Amino acid sequence: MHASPDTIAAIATAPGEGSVAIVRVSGPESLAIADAAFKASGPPPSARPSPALVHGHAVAADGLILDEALLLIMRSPKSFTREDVVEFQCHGGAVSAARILQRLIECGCRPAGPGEFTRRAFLNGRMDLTQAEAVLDLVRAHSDRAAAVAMEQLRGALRRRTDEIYDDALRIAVSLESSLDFPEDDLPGFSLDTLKASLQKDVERCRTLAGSCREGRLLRDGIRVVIAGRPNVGKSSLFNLLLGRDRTIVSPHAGTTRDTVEEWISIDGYGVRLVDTAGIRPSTCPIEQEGVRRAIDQLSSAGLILSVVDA
Ligand SMILES: Nc1nc2c(ncn2[C@@H]2O[C@H](COP(=O)(O)OP(=O)(O)OP(=O)(O)O)[C@@H](O)[C@H]2O)c(=O)[nH]1
Ligand SMILES: [Mg+2]
Repeated sequence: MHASPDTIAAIATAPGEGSVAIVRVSGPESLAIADAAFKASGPPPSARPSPALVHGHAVAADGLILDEALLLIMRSPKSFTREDVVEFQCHGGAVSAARILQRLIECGCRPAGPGEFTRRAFLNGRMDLTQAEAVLDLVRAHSDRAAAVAMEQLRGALRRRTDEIYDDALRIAVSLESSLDFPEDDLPGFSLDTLKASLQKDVERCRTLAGSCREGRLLRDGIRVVIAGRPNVGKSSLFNLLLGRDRTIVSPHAGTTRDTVEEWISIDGYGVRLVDTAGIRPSTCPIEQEGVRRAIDQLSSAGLILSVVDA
């Protein structure tokens, strides 16, 4: 197993006013740090079996209670990173998790960098690169379908397909090399035609895989749909209709929308980044000119332009 030199900690839940927040710790000192920062009746975390869920309190150095918490203990190698991991499940909101994280840093943790837990999981052989990438895709998924594809990849679907091609190519290379090394030997099962057919099959498999890349990217990143046109043609009305709520101002005055407005929607399982823009026309008003410049800017990054015209 890859030896990680230090113990890292981070708030694992998104910021905001959720009811629960999780602070995750991973590394060789996890349990010792939990002993210092968590108190409960019964044995300290380092003397508990694993996995275990313990009710108690996160505490400061002077024993002051920081928050009521559940401590989840997962010893190496049976954890996400394959290191010793503890997770503090505390109250959500802006303060509790931040105070616990601060306390853990006082106790010797280093704040984790982005994706560092997943990086350790990869380095410790818990997952391969395709799966590590899938974790990020799953976290960032904007639609059910994108999440389902990421989950499939996380379970090794992409790796199995690339492994099949790799193993086959390796078999072909071995056959070829042995036929070169032992030309006069009658190697069983060797024929150039069979090898050619296998190679052809692998080329097809690579093509299919490469062909699915565009759809995969669309699913993962979504498509940017920019609604553009002259002023007062109904762009914002269409934007609100597709979004299902009154997000942008609609009015009979030409030049209502100035800034670009963006929102995610899901169409048939695909994530769509919908962009409303200012109506494009010459103007002497510097604010409107800026809006028009931004609208034109949006056109170059659009996956699809919905050009709206007055009927
Ligand atoms: N008759 C009719 N009026 C519409 C339709 N769609 C929008 N409108 C009206 O047209 C006016 C302009 O609509 P907006 O959606 O604000 O148009 P816009 O293209 O966003 O305008 P700017 O932001 O100024 O560029 C509003 O009064 C809407 O109620 C439509 O399909 N039919
Ligand atoms: Mg508008």
